[in-house]
Amino acid sequence: MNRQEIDRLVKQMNVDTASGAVDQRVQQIVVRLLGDLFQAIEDLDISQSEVWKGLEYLSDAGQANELGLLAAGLGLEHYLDLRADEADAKAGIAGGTPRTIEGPLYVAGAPESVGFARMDDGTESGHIDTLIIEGAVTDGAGNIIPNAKVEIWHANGLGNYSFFDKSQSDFNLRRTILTGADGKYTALTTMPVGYGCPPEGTTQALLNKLGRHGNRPSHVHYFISAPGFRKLTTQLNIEGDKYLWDDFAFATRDGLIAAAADVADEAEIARRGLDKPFKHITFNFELVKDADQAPAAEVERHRASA
Ligand code: MBD
Ligand code: FE
Repeated sequence: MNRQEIDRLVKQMNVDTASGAVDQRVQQIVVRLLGDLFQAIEDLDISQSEVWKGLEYLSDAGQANELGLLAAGLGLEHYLDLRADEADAKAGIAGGTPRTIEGPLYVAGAPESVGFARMDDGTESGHIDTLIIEGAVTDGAGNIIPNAKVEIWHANGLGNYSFFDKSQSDFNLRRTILTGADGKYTALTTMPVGYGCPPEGTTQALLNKLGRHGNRPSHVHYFISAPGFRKLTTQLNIEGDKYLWDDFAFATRDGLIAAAADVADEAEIARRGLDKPFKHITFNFELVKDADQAPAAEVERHRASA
């Protein structure tokens, strides 16, 4: 069939058959996606067995709760970021810390504190480096923003996230820090190790077919929000990781790379209340003022909460 015949058929089956209220937006998207799918089946001569294989794959991925992981791994989530950047540029919005993908592992409801939080439960302190991350939240002119909400989440020394990894305590390595009167946040935590897709999972199975690995560099996720400013979804990615520019989820961006400095100075260790050398990252955020013409910065999606 040619495209005209395909489009006519799709319309006959899914538009002309409507006998109840139609959600125009859903109809528009479904008709377009079906047309594009039928066209791909035509162009690539996709067999019936291959079509069923694809549907079974999506069913398995859904049952494994890996569709969010798949969206990250296939670059769909990064593509949406690039589109959001374009929409911002078109609306004349510039500046601010770059956005990058949320990923599938956020959990709402983390403990809140002002200015400072210890994020780890201590179970890894003996064998994983301690990490202090600190920085300021400012506007585009460098004015500090007190009381900004800094939500932080990251993996443990095995690359795993609490909640999804039931061997970790509740909200381990997840905190919400409100910036203090000085506009700053400080997180005392442990060095994250880069996540790897479950080797026997559905996402890795597809990546294998594409000859791709499923690894991320060591990174820390953030949501930053403050009244009057656009919500920022981003990450810092730690310099020196072999996957820094080979991230299976394409989240590393210029402006989002942080160096973890080694601190061994005894006085500084003592000042921090620590008893061994630690890693230190300074990471500041610049928020962009909300504006009427600004595209929505808040993304609606199902998120776990505990
Ligand atoms: C992660 O930790 C992550 O950040 C993304 C985007 C995908 C899988 C695991
Ligand atoms: Fe992550």
